[in-house]
Amino acid sequence: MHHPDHEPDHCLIRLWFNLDRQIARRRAQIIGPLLALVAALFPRVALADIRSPFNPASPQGDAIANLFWFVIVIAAVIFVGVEGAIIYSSVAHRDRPGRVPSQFSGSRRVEIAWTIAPALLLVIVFVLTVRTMNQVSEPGSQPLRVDVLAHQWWWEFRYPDENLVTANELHVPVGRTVELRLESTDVIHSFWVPELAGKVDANPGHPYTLVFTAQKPGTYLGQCSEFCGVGHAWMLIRVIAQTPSDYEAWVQAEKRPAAPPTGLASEGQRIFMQQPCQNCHTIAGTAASGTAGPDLTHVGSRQTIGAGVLANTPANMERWLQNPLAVKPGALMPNFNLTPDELRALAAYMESLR
Ligand code: HEC
Ligand SMILES: [Cu+2]
Repeated sequence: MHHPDHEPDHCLIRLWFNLDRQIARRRAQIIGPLLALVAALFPRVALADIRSPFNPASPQGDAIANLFWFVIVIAAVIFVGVEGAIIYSSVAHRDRPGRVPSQFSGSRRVEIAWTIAPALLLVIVFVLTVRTMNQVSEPGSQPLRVDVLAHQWWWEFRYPDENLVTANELHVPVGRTVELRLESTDVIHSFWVPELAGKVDANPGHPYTLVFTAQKPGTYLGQCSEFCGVGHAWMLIRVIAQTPSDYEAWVQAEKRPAAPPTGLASEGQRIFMQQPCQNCHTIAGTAASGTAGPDLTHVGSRQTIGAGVLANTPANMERWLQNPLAVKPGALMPNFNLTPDELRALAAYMESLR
């Protein structure tokens, strides 16, 4: 649209390309420090710690990454094409004194082309997506079944065939397909370990399954990925993939109650049974059989406390027991105002549960 009173200097494009010195300097003053800030921040993010679906460690993860790359490459080509055309047209056909742009309206051929091409692309993406969805949900023969119960804000893992229960750290054998049956006891959560599998919701009363086959021993990190309340950010997942023999050894150890506590730890056990702890926690081989909190039968052998909020060390165990809410805001375990002596004994008992 050409307006007779058109004032060329108000044209944004012109402004951008004909920056006067002062504006250019001011822009440099803003962008320079911004770039410096970005450069200063990013190296601090340890790249090895970024868990991403682009670094798959299972056939299901491979299938998802392949689809992901395919879509991203197509999107990148379209992005560069469209942005390139916009920038080219803005520059090449910008308003210049004495030049009148060619006047035409519409082009049927172009309209048809850019309706059909995206539709075809979408059909291709749809077909590949359906294929990938089938690939990643194929449990194969004899999968290892684990029932996952999501709680605000921790994970319960039940192995029905082994008859064992644990929390927050999912042990699996490499090479065997694992079939998770995800459910929630309260609100909607979502189970996501990006290197191993896609993201599947854990709903109350409506189980979904998620399948993956870890290829290499290692610890794969994940977290709840559906906002579920105050503690959501600290609802982490560790999948510990082990060789079949290491896994079998873990299963055997996990099936037995921990060795009876001695010394300070047995004092801790006495306190545990006096305090309300057993209303919420189960410890196999003792009277404690509560289910509101994680099973503590082998809590001493877990890598972390509170679904990943603290490393599992005696000092951190005391910190947790002293006031869980100070460590993990919102945690559904109260502060029992324990004395330092009680804390030390209880922590010793917890750490003895291996
Ligand atoms: C009202 C129920 C309740 C009571 C009583 C309770 N807890 Fe807990 N406990 C929980 C819940 C819920 C969690 C999980 C918190 C989270 O990670 O968000 C938890 C977590 C823990 C953990 C960390 C477990 C893990 O796998 O990371 C330990 C250890 C623990 N409790 C010990 C105790 C001890 C010792 C007592 C008694 C002094 C006690 N709890 C009393 C509910 C309770
Ligand atoms: Cu969540």
